[in-house]
Amino acid sequence: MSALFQPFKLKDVTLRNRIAIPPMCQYMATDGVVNDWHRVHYPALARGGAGLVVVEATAVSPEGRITPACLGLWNDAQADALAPIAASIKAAGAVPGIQIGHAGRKASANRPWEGDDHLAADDARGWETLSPSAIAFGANLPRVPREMTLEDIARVRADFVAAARRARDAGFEWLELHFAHGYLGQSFFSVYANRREDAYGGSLENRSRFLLETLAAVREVWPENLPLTARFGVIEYDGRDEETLAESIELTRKLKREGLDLLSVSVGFSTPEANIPWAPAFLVPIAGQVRRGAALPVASAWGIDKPSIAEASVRDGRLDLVMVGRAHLANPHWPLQAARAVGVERPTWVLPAPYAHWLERYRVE
Ligand code: FNR
Ligand code: 531
Repeated sequence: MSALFQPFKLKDVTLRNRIAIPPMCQYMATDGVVNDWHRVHYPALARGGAGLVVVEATAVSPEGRITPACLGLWNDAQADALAPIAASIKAAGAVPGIQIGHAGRKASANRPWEGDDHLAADDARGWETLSPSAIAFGANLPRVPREMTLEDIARVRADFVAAARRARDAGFEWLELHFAHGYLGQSFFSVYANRREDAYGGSLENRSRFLLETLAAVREVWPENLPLTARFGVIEYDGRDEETLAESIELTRKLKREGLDLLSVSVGFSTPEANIPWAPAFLVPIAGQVRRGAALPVASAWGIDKPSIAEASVRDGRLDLVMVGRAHLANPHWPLQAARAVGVERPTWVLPAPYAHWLERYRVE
């Protein structure tokens, strides 16, 4: 029996299998509102058979976007336009998820295929960026952010809560807080971005505060019976990995006490000096350590696109969910090929009945 194609129940939500499509920014929105591109993109992914589809990083405020073309959930019009996206993912048999976040000092940037760098200071489309401290990321993102006041911190926390409420009302059943990849949540935890000397900086406890307070506040509005998850960079590959991983597992335990249901394990990306050991599934062993250390279900990604590696990651108890991103952009039917590859006896059952029936009865090789 394949481990990858076992259902996964978390709170009152059941995924048809362990395959998740991670959030992948499309940078195709205007004023944060979905359009025909998103109405093509998301159903195409959902009909391929994955158990969970997580809609891309969606900003909790205008200045929380990475680029001017990112999605938002800071107003009701954006939420109303997202509702059909959640419904279409669900109609295709996948669980509709969404990631909400704030880009912090990586905000006000060009789209990746237009430079992947900060908008020029005199570019009218740009905006003042916020971060725990007035320290730029560096490299392609040299803009120095404004140090957040305590009022800024409280406002951004309230923005996360309002966005979570809108996601709930739009019909999403799985929420992921974006605390990874050098954006605002990661920045509060990171000694590279956070040099504060108040209650939000310095000790591990203080650097964890923003993440714990935000999770706790969102937990109060996100339905108890639906999964509340977070994506967090547990390692920076900066030469301090042992210490960072230990701190990250400690934080994960505290997040779990505040109501986190699953952690999507990722990389910190909070310093340009990182030396990432890029390789297929390189992060899976790290995710397994977090899963054991925090006794919490985990998902992870990064080049896990070989079915045999995806299968082993679940079977061997390192991942509960395998996130397969770019491979799905190239092949929305990745789950069907994976089912065939791992020997599922009726691979077409991963697809909705209108497809499965005819693919089985009149077998198409
Ligand atoms: C991403 N990634 C990403 N991660 C995240 O947490 N929120 C996001 O919105 C995005 N956006 C995004 C856009 C695009 C085009 C890519 C390629 C990636 C990271 C993504 O979720 C995933 O972790 C990586 O792509 C690694 O997994 P794969 O693609 O190797 O399976
Ligand atoms: C990080 C990434 C790095 C290298 C390869 C693929 C992905 N992502 C992070 C994304 C934006 C695009 C780059 C987000 O978390 C929003």
